[in-house]
Amino acid sequence: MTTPPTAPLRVTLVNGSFEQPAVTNYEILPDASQTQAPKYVPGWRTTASDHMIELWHSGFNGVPAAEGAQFAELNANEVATLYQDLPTTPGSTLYWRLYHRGRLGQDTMALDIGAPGSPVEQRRFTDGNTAWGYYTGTYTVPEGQHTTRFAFRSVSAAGGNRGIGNFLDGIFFGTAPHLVLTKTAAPVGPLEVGDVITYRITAKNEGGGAAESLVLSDDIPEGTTYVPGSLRIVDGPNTGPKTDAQGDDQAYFDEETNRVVFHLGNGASAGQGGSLPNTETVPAGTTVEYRVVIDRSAGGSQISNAATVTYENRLGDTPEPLTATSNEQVTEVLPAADLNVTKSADATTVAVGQTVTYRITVRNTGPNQATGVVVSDELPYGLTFLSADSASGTYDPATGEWAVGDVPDGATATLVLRAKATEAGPLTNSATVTGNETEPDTSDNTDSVTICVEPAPSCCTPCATRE
Ligand SMILES: [Ca+2]
Ligand SMILES: [Ca+2]
Ligand SMILES: [Ca+2]
Repeated sequence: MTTPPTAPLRVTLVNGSFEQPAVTNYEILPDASQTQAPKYVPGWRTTASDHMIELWHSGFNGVPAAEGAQFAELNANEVATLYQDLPTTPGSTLYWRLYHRGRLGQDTMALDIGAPGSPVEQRRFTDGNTAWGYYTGTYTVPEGQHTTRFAFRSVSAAGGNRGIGNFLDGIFFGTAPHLVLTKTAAPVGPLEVGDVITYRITAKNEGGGAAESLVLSDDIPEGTTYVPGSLRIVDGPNTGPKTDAQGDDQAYFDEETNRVVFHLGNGASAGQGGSLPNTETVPAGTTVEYRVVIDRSAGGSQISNAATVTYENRLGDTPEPLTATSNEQVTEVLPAADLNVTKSADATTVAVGQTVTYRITVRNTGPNQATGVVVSDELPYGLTFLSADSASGTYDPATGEWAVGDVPDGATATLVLRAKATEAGPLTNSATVTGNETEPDTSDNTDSVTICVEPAPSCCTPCATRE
């Protein structure tokens, strides 16, 4: 595995939707500085002297949350600023979005962003009490600013009491999504032709905002064939096996382009990708799996490929399309040589005392050179060895082994073997070839031939010298 590309320093608000801690109706709770309190609001701090923050449960006094089940009222007991200080990288772009609503009528608040000592007003929001206003914007971190304050300041509220009003919810302030893909192969090579490789690809969002419309695709590596029915989401939303068909679940195998496609994240469907939160929310990200079988053509080579993901950053006004590529996963494949042997006899009917001539041919159909090739061809009872001729290697009549040696890809080697028939009857003789390399197809590694040995003529030339 290679080192994933560097992600910009993650920036995200904590508890941006005010979902923690859970409250009934409404509660005024200590802010995040009061960690000794049994119950406090994580993430947020207030400039109020009493350090108190007010959270409402959706529906209290007839006010629904804009997002989730809870929201905040800007001022609890006194006029104050609600803020978070975040570590930031100078020069990076931060996106913000928020929901704002009045309580008794038109309420106004300001958004201040900047160095903690001198945040700068970015915008003012005025909303009535019948609907949530929704706002988005960006902020570029200035040179030298390593901590940035993100603050809401109450400006005015209907009814004249600034301690009442300015509801807030669904706040995001942070960096764009940034996906990092890693691909692994199991088992680790070197492997043989015909072995199955299981690929796993993990997508993690190391950015701030959620990665939207997440679609992962992976070309089936050259030299391999997709194993049907092997698509699976191993971890993350929509975990489980997926069919090869398109349109029925979150993944498919595209035969035309020879690749696998996964729609990932929350809300992913057969038609589109979903949303992957950053690794603070989903530490393990999401992982998919599929399998391939190593083709014969890959013998003696390397199988390598990388997966790709496309997604969108939807924090800005218009969706920004983004892509990420995984590390190149390389698997070594041992050399393979498909050997076959054919055996024939010049004549299939002979008489006792006559010579039988066998021709044995070994062929290497590749993809790699065969080494240590041996053909085992032991003469059966009823045949006596006479001679063996070959341009490649030698035949040992004692063991019945023809040591052929190396046979290049596409080459053949032939042995002519002569024996004398000594017994009448059918005689079957076979030859079997083996080599050092992976043999992808053993079905053609043995061939046999049967000959008929007839009795010698009983009264030919009784007085002649016997041959
Ligand atoms: Ca909320
Ligand atoms: Ca499917
Ligand atoms: Ca073979």
